[in-house]
Amino acid sequence: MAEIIKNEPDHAALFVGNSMPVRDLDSFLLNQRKSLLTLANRGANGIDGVVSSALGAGSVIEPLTLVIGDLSFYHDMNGLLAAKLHHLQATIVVINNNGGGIFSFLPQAEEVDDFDALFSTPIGLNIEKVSELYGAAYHQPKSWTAFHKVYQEALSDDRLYIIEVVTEKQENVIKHRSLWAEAAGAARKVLKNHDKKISTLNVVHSVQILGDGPSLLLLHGFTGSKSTWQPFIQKWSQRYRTIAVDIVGHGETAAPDDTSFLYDET
Ligand SMILES: Cc1ncc(C[n+]2csc(CCOP(=O)(O)OP(=O)(O)O)c2C)c(N)n1
Repeated sequence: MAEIIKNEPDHAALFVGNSMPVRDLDSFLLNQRKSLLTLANRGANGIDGVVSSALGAGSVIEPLTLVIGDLSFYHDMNGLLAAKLHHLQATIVVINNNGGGIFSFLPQAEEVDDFDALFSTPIGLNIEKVSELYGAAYHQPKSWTAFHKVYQEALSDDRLYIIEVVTEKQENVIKHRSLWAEAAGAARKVLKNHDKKISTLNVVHSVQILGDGPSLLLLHGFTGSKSTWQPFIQKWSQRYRTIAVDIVGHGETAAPDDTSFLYDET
């Protein structure tokens, strides 16, 4: 996705299919600076109708690139006929990992016999022949340099281009997990740097303060701790001074010796 966006002119349309492309856009590309029109399609159930919806959008917005998995591409393959009959211009980047890559993130990937047949459903589609059938220009670049070259050509051409990028499901899982771990480690480091110990009412409270602006005091529930708030703190601290507290006997705040301790004394 990053390699595609690098080449996109401002105000181009990027149509993302389900399931990895839309997730990757959300997870890793919210910080990119280009002004792109991003589109997606839920269809009746997720992977249906993506090709047709993208081609429809491409008939009024140019240039348009659809990034789609091989299974969703196959599911609505006959939508390509519209491009042939009506000479529609669009670029379709098919991420071909031979089946549904999303399912390799599930625990079933390690535990279920016949996982491939039951979940990932490889189809071994010959995308070059599909392109030929519908009169599209076809390329399968073997490097990012080759990809950039053909992608530039596709963006300025008035034909339908199908660019096949071959990937591998397991490698995709490994790369995603390592990126998530890296991001989580960086976030943990930032949050840890803002940990404070505040003594009040004879108790040393563990408090985490992050951000600037009006104060937002975050109190956890009966069975929780301030870590309950971690998924939200990074975002909210862009607008508020978030103060997350471990109340006594929770998280990193020890229980007081005095069993008659009450917060409503404060
Ligand atoms: C009409 C329909 N059928 C089945 C599904 C279940 N489903 C969700 S994601 C997916 C796999 C999609 O595979 P692919 O398009 O290759 O994308 P990838 O997961 O590899 O990114 C399937 C079959 C669905 N969402 N919609």
